[in-house]
Amino acid sequence: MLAPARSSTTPTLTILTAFAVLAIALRSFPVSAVANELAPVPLIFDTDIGNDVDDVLALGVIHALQSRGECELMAVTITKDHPLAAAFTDAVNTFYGRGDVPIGVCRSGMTPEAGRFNPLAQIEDNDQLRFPHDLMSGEQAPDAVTVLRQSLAEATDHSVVIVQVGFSTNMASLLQSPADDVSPLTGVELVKQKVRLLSMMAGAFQQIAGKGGKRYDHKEYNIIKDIPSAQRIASEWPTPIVWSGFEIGIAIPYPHQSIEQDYRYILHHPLPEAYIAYNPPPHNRPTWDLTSVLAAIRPRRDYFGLSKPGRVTVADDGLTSFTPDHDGKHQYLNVSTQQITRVTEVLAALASEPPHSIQPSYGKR
Ligand SMILES: [Ca+2]
Ligand SMILES: [Ca+2]
Repeated sequence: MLAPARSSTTPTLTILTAFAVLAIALRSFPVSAVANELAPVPLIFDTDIGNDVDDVLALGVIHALQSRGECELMAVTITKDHPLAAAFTDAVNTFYGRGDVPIGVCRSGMTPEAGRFNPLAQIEDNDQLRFPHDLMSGEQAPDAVTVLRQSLAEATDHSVVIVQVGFSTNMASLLQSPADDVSPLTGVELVKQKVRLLSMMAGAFQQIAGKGGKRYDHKEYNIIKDIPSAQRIASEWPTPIVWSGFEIGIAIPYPHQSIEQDYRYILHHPLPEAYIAYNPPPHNRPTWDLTSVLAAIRPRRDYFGLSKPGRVTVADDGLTSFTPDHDGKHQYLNVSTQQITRVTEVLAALASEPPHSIQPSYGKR
């Protein structure tokens, strides 16, 4: 649309004056810091998608945050060793308009069953895939370590955030990877140079109330499925780690009303269909994996508290413990009653946000 002709010069002068004031104001701010704050976070999502549905909701939250210009999903790497885990991931990414996000798999033999909702990748309506995608099997996908090394090699130094919400298998393999054609750096050197933060759902940093209310030391699933790899991450990962313990997701159940009501903008949506296939409403699934995404991408919104710095250790039986240490690189999340209310609402709103057909340019450099 053409601007209407101006009747006098006064509005133009007013606008020029406003620009001059803005220019002076901007010069007094550290502009590079503002740009960094607004730049989308380069994100790698490492998941055992298929073993529980919180991974799927977490991936939905990532896509909503990317549509808002807050992160950019560089790759998804998978620690569940079933070929439909990668196919289902590609189906979800394609649903959100991002079917080209690289997907890497691990051939570990870990949790080899299909899972309750990964077969959604194969469901057809009238001879058409319900959730179209082109990666039909993890057998066609590259190795997770290769995908991780490629993504990191291309990234800006100290920029990448990794959200790990399954086993530590892929990240431990990355640490052990030698220099290769992708990068002259070893895995440890690559992580040290490129990664800013590892946000992981793993361990437990409080006793958990069992049946009958008796509290016990919880050996958390993501740890016990691959204890040697978790021990390697706890002792050798060279960047800060924020741990979302078992107790955090338990404290913030995903409201089943959201599954029933918030996704009705499209006939078939992979998130509620996965949720129903896993454990149908009125079940409120804990938000374990979603909390690791939110803490990583929106760290300054007071959604969670953080422990003092320290060091997490993983015992041979899979129990995690935390030792305070001024120089420690580890912190774990805690959450207050008031924060639980806020996080529940924001996670339901982000997970159910309709896919955006237009990519915002906001915040991009
Ligand atoms: Ca694809
Ligand atoms: Ca998971």
